[in-house]
Amino acid sequence: MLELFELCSGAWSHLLSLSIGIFQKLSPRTCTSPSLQSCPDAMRDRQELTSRQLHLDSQAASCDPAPADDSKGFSQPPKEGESSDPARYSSRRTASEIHRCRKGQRTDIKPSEWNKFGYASRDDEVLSKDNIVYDEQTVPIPRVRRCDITLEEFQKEYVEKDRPVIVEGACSDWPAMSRWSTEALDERFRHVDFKVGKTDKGKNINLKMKYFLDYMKHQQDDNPLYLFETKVDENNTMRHLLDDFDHPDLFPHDWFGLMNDEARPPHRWWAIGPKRSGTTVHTDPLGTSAWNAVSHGVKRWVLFEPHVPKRIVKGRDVKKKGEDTEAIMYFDFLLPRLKKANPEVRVYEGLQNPGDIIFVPGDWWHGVLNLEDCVAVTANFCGPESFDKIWKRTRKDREKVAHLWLRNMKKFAPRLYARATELNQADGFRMRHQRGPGEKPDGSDDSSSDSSSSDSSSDSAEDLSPEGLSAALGGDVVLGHAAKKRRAEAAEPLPRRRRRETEDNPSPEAQ
Ligand SMILES: O=C(O)CCC(=O)C(=O)O
Ligand SMILES: [Fe+2]
Repeated sequence: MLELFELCSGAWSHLLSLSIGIFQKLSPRTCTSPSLQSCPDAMRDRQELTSRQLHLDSQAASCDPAPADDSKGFSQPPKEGESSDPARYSSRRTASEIHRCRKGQRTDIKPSEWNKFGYASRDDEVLSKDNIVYDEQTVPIPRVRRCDITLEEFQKEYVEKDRPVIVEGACSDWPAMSRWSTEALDERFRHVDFKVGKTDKGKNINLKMKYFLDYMKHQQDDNPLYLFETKVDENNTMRHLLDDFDHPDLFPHDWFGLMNDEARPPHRWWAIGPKRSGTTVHTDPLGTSAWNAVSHGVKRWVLFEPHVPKRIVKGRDVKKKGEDTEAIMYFDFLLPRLKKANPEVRVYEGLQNPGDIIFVPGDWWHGVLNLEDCVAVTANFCGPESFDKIWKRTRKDREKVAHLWLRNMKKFAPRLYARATELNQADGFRMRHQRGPGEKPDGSDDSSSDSSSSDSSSDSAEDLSPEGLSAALGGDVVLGHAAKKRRAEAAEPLPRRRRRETEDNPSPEAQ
């Protein structure tokens, strides 16, 4: 068997310096819908964190909707007994498109109730940047200017210590800073469908950029629709977004990147969050860390250390009957209350401005409120410092993913494979290929394992794309002959390579 990676020296600490780049714009990796279908946990995580499945108590207090400027623009025709959407959209079609999206997104409230708490009339108060008051309990998320820190210092001070940080100016030179203005996005992606939600049955709700931007400009919703698109690589037009940003050099490692595109759970999102939208407090899947880069708008973040109990960070003990828990309500009244009720809990807060990148270490609780209309890109990754933890989590919760990941480790990164199998041995954990039929994984609850697991997967280690492999190579990896060959292939212009690949692997029709 050909080994593509030959690592320099033996010690595990050297292995920790292996750089496997996360997705890169230079090597866009395909993320197909089957992969999404096969990642129910990740989809559920995403759904949960965007808190779109929340059920409102029917007795929820209702406020008057914000006053509408009815002098111009189009709105939704009111139905009997319902108030109309107070927003006045520029395009006649926007109202009905938004109605469709709201209806699919939330079945617990009517589309006309999306503004029932009247938060839009309190923007100045609730979205004020001065709302964070630092004291003994509420401390600032550490901040550092990109120009004031080296990559080594960053690694040592933050990544290795699992400390969150906002790195000011870390993406201020990205083309995204100008190319992701609403005007530019309207021009570039006007007719392209983006994902703005999911139905109860798990079906994507898509909306054309032109309607979303019209909505964003005029909406008065308490918790507006949030555009969260993960399939950027798949659409020929959307792919141009990949030219607008770089993978941040602050995070050179991503060992999840070893996985084939089809096997890897969704890990990168391009997002537009209108003001008042946000993400309720959550941790990211499988203990992965995240970076989030903002090109436009301001995000308010709250973070809690991993050991703080879920009940507390979610504000479950301070929520009153009938209250909603969307991000805006969380920041408005749940967070102040939970701070008061738990004075011993340290709360980290901070503002992320355009050009800033935040690092959220794995297992840190975090929530976001978009104080302005925000455009951002975010990704989850597995760095060396958290490999052990993420491997253990993955093998337990996502059996099939773990199986495919381990298989690629064996083939492309033998020392990583050795580490994973060493961990398995130490814990007496047997992977599914090591178990008898019907046998449960040791020490784990079978119900939490990946229900889509199947031993007859058609996914093969050969599927790891040359582009992905090339992107994964860091400076301190010594390549074997085969890897060099494969890297050279990856460097070829795409059309030529495609042609050759097609010649090598003729489709059934061509045979
Ligand atoms: O920007 C946001 O709304 C938060 C995103 C986030 O935490 C996530 O994607 O996991
Ligand atoms: Fe997150």
